[in-house]
Amino acid sequence: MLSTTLLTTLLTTTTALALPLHNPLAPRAGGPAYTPIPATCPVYTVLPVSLSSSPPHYAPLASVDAANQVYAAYWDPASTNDTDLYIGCLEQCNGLSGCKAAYIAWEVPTPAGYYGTPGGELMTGCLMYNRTLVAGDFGAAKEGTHRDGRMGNLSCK
Ligand SMILES: *[C@@H]1O[C@H](CO)[C@@H](O)[C@H](O)[C@H]1NC(C)=O
Ligand SMILES: *[C@@H]1O[C@H](CO)[C@@H](O)[C@H](O)[C@H]1NC(C)=O
Ligand SMILES: CC(=O)N[C@H]1CO[C@H](CO)[C@@H](O)[C@@H]1O
Repeated sequence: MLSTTLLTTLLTTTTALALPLHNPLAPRAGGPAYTPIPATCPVYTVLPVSLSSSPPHYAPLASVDAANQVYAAYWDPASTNDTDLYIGCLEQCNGLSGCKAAYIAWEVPTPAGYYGTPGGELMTGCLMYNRTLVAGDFGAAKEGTHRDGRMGNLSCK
C-alpha cells in the first residue's frame, strides 16, 4: 500500500526522471497512469527463486517477454529509492488494462529498436505482463544486468 507521502515522492521522482537530460533515451511520455493499489488487493511475489548465480540476477525468460509482455518503461539510472520505483512500477501495471504482473530491475538492457537505437543501453526497466508470473518464468540474467530484480502479481487484476 502506498501512503500519500510516498505517492507524492513518487510523482516528484517521475517528473524528474521524465526530463530528457544528457541521455538520448528519454523515458516514454504518457505511460500507464500511476494507479494506487488498494490495501484489499495484495501483491504477491515469487522472487527470489533459487539460481546458481550469486548474487542472483533474475530476468524474465525471453519466451515470456515475447508471449506476455504488454508494456515496458525504461528510466534513466537514478539514485532514487528502489522501493519507491518498484511500487511505481506496480502502480503503472495497475493502471494498465490487462496488466497482471510487473517486474523491475536495474541495469536492464533496452531492446533493439528502442527509440530507433540498437538497444543494449542499461536502464532501470519496468516490464509489465498480461498474466500472473510464476517462479519458472525467471532465469539467471546475463552477468552485469538485471540487478535487484523484483516482481509482483496484482491479485485484483
Ligand atoms: C498477452 O499479450 C500478448 C501480446 O503481447 C498476446 O499475444 C496474448 O494473447 C496475451 N495473452 C493474454 C492471456 O491476454
Ligand atoms: C525507501 O522507501 C521505503 C518506502 O517508502 C522506505 O521504507 C525505506 O526506508 C526507503 N529507503 C531509503 C534508503 O530511503
Ligand atoms: C506464488 C504466488 O504468490 N502467486 C500469486 C500470484 O498472483 C496471483 C493473483 O494474481 C495469486 O493468486 C497467486 O497466489
